[in-house]
Amino acid sequence: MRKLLFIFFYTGIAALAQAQYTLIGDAAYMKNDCIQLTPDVAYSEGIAYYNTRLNLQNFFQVDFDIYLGDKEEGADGITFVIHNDKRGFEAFGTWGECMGYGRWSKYYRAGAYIAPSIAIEFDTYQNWRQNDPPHDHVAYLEDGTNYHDTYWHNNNPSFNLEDDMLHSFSFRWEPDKQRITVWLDGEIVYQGVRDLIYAVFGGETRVIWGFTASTGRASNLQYFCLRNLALKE
Ligand SMILES: [Ca+2]
Ligand SMILES: [Ca+2]
Repeated sequence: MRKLLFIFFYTGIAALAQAQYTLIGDAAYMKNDCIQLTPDVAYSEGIAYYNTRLNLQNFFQVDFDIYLGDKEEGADGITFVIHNDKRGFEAFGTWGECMGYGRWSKYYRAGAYIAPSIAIEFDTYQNWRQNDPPHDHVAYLEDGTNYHDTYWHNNNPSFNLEDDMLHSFSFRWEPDKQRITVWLDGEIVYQGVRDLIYAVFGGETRVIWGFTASTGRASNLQYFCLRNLALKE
């Protein structure tokens, strides 16, 4: 992924909202104030990081719309990531099934992956190595691997996110309860208690957040649009 070596800092003054992200790879600003992660092109990867670090000691909620494409047989999906990778705003993971976040195998720390980290994946393509079910799904991830034991798909074997629709996504962190809650289209699709500051980030409170996505042999246009941010920096 040679193009991932180029990091584009957008510093335009005309669109202040757009200036808040660092874009990597195929990520690009769109006309509708959304940010493309991947075009509908094979072997693409894009990442967008919010330019200001998040403080995990504070309440944090973000509300976005995400778009995962219009081809049911497309790939691969989007992740929402929070990390403290030593590469900082240049951190990226592997393409294809790793969605720009993870690595090919959870057992081998080889190739590019973002860690330490947590992520929420919106996965649109089944991959055996990552323990994916045959349908689209949402899963909680950690430590730069896309492998997951559990997932959410609304108990619907034909659950499909590649329906040419925007899907509302919310992520909430409640530091007093150490609780993560994730909504998709108004439904809670993940909730868990985790000591992010100490168990995941080794005591670090200021971490980077954003979105990653990639494609493989199959592809889809994938992007996100901000609806609301509630955070103290
Ligand atoms: Ca997958
Ligand atoms: Ca699908």
